[in-house]
Amino acid sequence: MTKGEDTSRASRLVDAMRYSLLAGGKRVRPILVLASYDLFAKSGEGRKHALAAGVAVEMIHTMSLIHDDLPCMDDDDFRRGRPTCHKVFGEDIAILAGDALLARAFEVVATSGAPSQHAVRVLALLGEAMGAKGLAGGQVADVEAQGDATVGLDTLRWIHTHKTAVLLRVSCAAGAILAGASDDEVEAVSTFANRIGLAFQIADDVLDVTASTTELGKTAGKDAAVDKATFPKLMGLERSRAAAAELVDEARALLAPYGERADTLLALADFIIKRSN
Ligand code: GRG
Repeated sequence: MTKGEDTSRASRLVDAMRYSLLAGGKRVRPILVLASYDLFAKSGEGRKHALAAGVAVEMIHTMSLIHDDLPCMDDDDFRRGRPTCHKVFGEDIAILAGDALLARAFEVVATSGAPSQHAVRVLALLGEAMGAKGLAGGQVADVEAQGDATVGLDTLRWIHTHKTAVLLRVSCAAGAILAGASDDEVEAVSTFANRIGLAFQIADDVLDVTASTTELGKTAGKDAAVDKATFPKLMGLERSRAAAAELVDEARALLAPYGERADTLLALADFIIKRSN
């Protein structure tokens, strides 16, 4: 979209995009982009590029929530403390709002002014993380696992890694790339993010059982209602909590070489398993 271009004929679409994107949410992924940038940056010169990447990741995350909530997927009425996008705008507009947010995310990174060799790497990672090797693939496996009594921990880890951890991994990788980090550094922070990403989804599974709809801002108890494969279903609540804590411990160890400079990322890792929504 050219700057200042008239979108009045698509105002319902823009309203739906804004409705979901600006509904709140914890903003964990953009904060990870910035914290990872701050860990590796020699100066704050490129921070605005990291901010743009954070906005893009949040747009993609929001898009995935809109599509996840559709009647043909999880069929949810409530998200981020308000009625879901399709409940307010209809399914047609909700699908298109998700599509348009996804497209806009790529546009935001491409036009952020980041050095092109960095922007291209981030765009490639985002593309890979959205497709069959990432979110879309993980979602398919998740949908197919519903009601399947044979799903075990290996499959569940695969689903969680692809459906959820992937976006946390891209967030950390993007921040590092935009800070000019070395390949080894990008790899280290990506592995860290994979661990906390898996822990994030385990915590999400636990909260679905233990928290209320008001606390969560989305329908609680939904996983059991649709017989979804989750960590609490396969190993119980206590062992699920322990598994998440173990992953965060592993993640912390990966950043030990960076000392206090990694404090923000470590605080985020703790938040991920201690959060109440
Ligand atoms: C990206 C092409 C493309 C397709 C999307 C629908 C879909 C395919 C994937 C669903 C992915 C999904 C919704 C995973 C769940 C991840 C998760 C734990 C979401 C909750 O994240 P929070 O707690 O939410 O950060 P807030 O609202 O705080 O941002």
